[in-house]
Amino acid sequence: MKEFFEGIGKIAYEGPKSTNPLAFRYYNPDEIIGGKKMREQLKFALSYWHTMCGDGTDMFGRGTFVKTFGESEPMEVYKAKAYAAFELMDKLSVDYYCFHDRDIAPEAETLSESNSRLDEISDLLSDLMKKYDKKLLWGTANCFNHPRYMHGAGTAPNADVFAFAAAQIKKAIELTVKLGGKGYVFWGGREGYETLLNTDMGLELDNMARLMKMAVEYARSIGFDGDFYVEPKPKEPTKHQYDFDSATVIGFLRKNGLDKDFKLNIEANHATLAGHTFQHELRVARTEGMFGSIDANQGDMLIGWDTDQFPTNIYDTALCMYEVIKSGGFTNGGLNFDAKTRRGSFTPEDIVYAYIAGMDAFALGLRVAEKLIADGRIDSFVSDRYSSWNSGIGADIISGKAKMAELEKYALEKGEVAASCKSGRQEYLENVMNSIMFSL
Ligand code: XLS
Ligand code: CA
Ligand code: CA
Repeated sequence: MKEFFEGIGKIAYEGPKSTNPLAFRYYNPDEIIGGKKMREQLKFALSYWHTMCGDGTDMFGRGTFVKTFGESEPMEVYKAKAYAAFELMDKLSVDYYCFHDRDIAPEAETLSESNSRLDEISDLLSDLMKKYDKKLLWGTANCFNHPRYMHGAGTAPNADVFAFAAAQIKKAIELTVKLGGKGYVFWGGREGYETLLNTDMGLELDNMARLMKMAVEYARSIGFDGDFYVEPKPKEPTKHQYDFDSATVIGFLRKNGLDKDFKLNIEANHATLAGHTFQHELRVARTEGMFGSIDANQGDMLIGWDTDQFPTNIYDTALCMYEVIKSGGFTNGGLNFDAKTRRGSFTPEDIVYAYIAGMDAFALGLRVAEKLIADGRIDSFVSDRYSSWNSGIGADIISGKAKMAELEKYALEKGEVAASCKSGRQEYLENVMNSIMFSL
């Protein structure tokens, strides 16, 4: 069989001292960390769009990376992408993948021809999944690339466009079920606005909810028992995306009675675009019982774009894995590398180096997070900081026994309470974090 990533064997774990660029230093798939194998704790997934399709095109220049995998006929190119994807997952020990409908098969002139292309390629994917023992993490529909979606899909001002998007999503859900995926993502590609001067925001948001309800109803009717996800993002491509951040999305889902079927798929770079840390977005989701899955990547501090870089910042990966562990770990979700190599990193080896970097960064993050929790200093500091809620007036507030009048009486009797305040010890805690990170 043709080899696409030539000269690259299976990437092995060689430990932190290894200088072999084609080895893992921290990711040891079958090692038990925190009671589970690393591969089960991390559930790494390959993003089909960036890895198999993205060619480095940006708004200033054409592609630099040829991703036709030696073929020229459109369907042959997409079959070659499938073979190359599974070869790569096998070599990297990545157990899952994620796709949009249009990543796996090229869109044709008609919807019905596009659908039969999807049937053909999904048969091939199904065979390859069995051969390589790989799973689909989630599927989705690309309802943002084609010109018909210039004003949005579920929030389009035109009902025909809404209907077309629904048809595309129906098929993408069928493919997800066919391939055993346990997740289905709604990322609001162009579900937002450029100016309120031409926008009926109320109708657009209600229509988005209508589309999601129809999707849930249909998916459940054909046996989908996984989770739906909304992936928050504040802007890009539209100036304002409706699914702005975790808090906004949770409010929308609850208002529309969708919170039982949906969770959040949180992307690091989208968090930073919203002016939040990655950990903030994860913490909001965890606190609200809505944590689902992760799109792992990072942005650039100096570029305000969705740069989708492979994640290498260990503070971020450690605090992310801390939130994942505190959420009880992944169930249906996982860690999808929604990341691409830089435009100047255009060779097949660059893809392998990039995944190794991202996987090692998260493996190290997992190791640090487990140490943070086992060390206990940070968790016990936090519980001590809130200890006044465990008894006395704090417990009475929580139980509902103390109301405004009782609290006034308490405050009058107590007098000034500034002396009850304790230091937040931020710098001490940051140093605890450093000492744990660098004692590995
Ligand atoms: C784009 C999004 C997209 C979703 C899936 O910014 O990250 O790739 O993850 O549609
Ligand atoms: Ca994403
Ligand atoms: Ca992104």
